[in-house]
Amino acid sequence: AWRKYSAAGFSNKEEFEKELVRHIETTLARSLYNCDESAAYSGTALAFRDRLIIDWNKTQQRQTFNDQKRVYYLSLEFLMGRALDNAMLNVGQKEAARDGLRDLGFRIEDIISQEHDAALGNGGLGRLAACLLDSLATLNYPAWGYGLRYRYGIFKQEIVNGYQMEIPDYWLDNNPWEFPRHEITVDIQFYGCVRKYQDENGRIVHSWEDGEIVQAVAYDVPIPGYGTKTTNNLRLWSSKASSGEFDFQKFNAGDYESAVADQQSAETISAVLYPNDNLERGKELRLKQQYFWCAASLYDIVRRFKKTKRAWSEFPDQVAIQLNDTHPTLAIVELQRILIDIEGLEWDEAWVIVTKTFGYTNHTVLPEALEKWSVLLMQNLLPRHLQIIYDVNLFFLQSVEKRFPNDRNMLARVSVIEETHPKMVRMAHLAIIGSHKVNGVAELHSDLIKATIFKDFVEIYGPDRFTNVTNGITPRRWLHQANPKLSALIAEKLGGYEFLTDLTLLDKLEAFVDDKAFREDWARIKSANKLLLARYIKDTTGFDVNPNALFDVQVKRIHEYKRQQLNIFGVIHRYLSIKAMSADERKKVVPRVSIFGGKAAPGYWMAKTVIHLINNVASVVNKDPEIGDLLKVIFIEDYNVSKAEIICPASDISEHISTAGTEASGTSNMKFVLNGGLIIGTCDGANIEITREIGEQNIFLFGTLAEDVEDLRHRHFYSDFQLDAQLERVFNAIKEDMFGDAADFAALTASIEEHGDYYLVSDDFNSYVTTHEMVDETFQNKEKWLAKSITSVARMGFFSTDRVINEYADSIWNVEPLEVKD
Ligand code: 26W
Repeated sequence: AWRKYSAAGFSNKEEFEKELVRHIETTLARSLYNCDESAAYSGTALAFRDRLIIDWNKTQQRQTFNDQKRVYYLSLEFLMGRALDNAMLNVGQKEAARDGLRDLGFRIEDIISQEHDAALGNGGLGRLAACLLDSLATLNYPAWGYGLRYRYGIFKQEIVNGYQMEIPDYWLDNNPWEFPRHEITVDIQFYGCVRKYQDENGRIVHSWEDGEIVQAVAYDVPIPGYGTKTTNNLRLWSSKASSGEFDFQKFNAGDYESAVADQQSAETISAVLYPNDNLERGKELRLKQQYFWCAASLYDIVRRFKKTKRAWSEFPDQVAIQLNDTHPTLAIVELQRILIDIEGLEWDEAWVIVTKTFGYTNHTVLPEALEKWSVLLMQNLLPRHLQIIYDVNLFFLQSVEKRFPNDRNMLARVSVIEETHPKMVRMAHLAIIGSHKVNGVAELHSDLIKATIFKDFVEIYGPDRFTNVTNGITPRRWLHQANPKLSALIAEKLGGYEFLTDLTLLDKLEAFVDDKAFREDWARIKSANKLLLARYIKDTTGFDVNPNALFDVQVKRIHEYKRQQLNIFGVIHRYLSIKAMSADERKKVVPRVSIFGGKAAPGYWMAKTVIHLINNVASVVNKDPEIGDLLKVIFIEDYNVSKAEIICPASDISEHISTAGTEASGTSNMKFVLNGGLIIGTCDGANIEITREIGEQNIFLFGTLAEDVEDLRHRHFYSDFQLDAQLERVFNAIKEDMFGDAADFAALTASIEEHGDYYLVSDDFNSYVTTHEMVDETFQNKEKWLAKSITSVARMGFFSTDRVINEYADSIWNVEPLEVKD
């Protein structure tokens, strides 16, 4: 029904072709006779871009005119992946494009894969931001994303001799999806000093003076909703040397080199995405990035508000700002600064506005990921902000002291300033104090933050400031786009594609679990998707994998807490077991392909060691003639969003095996189940809610529970550590150089045997191996497996980011949707 809205631009093959040819011949100045795939991609993208611009302008006009509350999602990461396929599906003209491209001699899939991923993120947090934007637009919420326009996204990973190498990801050439807004610039100040004086009315004024100015330039990216005209805006800031007198003076004085150097240093701010996931390193440039982006975004938001000529007290009725983790916490301080230093509000009046405006989402409990900035660094870079932070802290601690008199330990624990040497600013504390709502991203995670890192704050503010919003994924990209065959089969059974915007409709599929023809179709689609992945593996690694084998996948950032080491040790155990079998016993083995993918942070040595081990095991196992099809180990290079779109539909089982209590939510678990894969996992993050929704008979759970983790860690240190016997056999094989020089892996085995096994690999090894035996057994019963697969998909309705956005809108933002009409 929504197709009637696609009036502008083209609505059939002929009209699309006309637009495509026009762009190829004029915009690109290419002749149709030497049009290659790259030109066909650009022409197609430009044709769809025109469509988006029309809707985008309408959306912005309507939102400005209607003048209601807007949401601003501040995130240092937006892991968008490719835009063309998404644009075609969201405006509903993919078939016109497919036919038109075919007329010119192209396969649409080849054209789509010309596009470079927009990889402005590390992993889960950045991809969540991208899924939320898709849902915000689809549900017609007036919403903007604000981020940084990194010149280099997450590095490209190459595996050389089993080692990870990092290659810079320069992605901006010929990017048709961004619009430079050279007229929208903001001057951002750094360093300098604060002058305090009394103005003519006797008011104390703080003036931040001198220092350096860097310019922020806006680049806008249209975010189309699915089946709606709403096309929201993602505004990314790029840094540029300020074109103020300062530079010209240098140029005029003949100091050309130094002027160019200044320009270089300004442009460094938005040059590169920090590639750490869940590890805070305290680098000054990262703090500069954070302030640069927060200040530019707030200037923009405040400017938009001021045009409405409302009283400041109405700011929170017009503006909701969501902080994606603590990375944008300086926005809280910046808004307070604008209100008191520039707009002249009283402190208390301003602070009420600030706290009503902000919400803070926490994405991790790992202590090494909690952001802290040295007070000295902050004082040097942002002198006025540090003063405001001290004042915020003073008033906060005074109020705590009143409620909990003489509890000095409490004051020390909750203070924004950690009194260590050097002193540190605790960003999470600042984020909690400056927000009206704090949320975790899965039930267990939200409970854990209330019971551990934020316990004191629950006592101080009461439980109402803390809430849970369980993560989700957008079914448009992760089902319809990634798995068109499954999406079409579901649509056929359900009588249309409404489930893509109301995922709970999937529950109607349960009625067909026993339908024989449907089951066959379901199985055939999984096989076809596995075949596509097998072909991809062949093309990229040279290895042949048996498409009938059980595909066992673990793709995510490499991190000790996610326990890829547990997986590869399990693979080695399997290999050793097969080697020890008789020929008859081997006949009963369920053939398996163990597929890994993921990047390690460049400085994370242990994670790189795990990648090295996986690759070495692969090269031994894959060419062992005794093993043949029974076991293959594959490491997929440079895992990213577009590769996830190939991998997720092709898994039989995927692994979500973090040490209980460490994975805040996980979202790939949802992607795999939604695509008909089963999962093996620990009782951690959203695995728990997935289990509740799909039923515990449909998931393979194993391992220590979160509540038992602390005791076990303690025991590892204070009583004798006993390495699991089967794991010992695995370690012995490694130590006998079976997978290359044992010395390369000594630190990895030692972290378990000698240094306390913090992630409980040995404790969980036995139940992990036993559970995999159950996986094999279940997989042999094709009908049982299929029933689990279908039932699980039918029960995944809860995990759409549409539900997530509605929860944020109701319980945190208090915003209403606004439909965009012709
Ligand atoms: C400062 C270094 C740094 C960088 C990134 C610290 C922390 C992060 C992110 C918060 C890490 C992250 O991506 N967290 C993931 O967020 C997902 C979305 O909520 C969750 O599904 C994952 O469980 C969580 O690890």
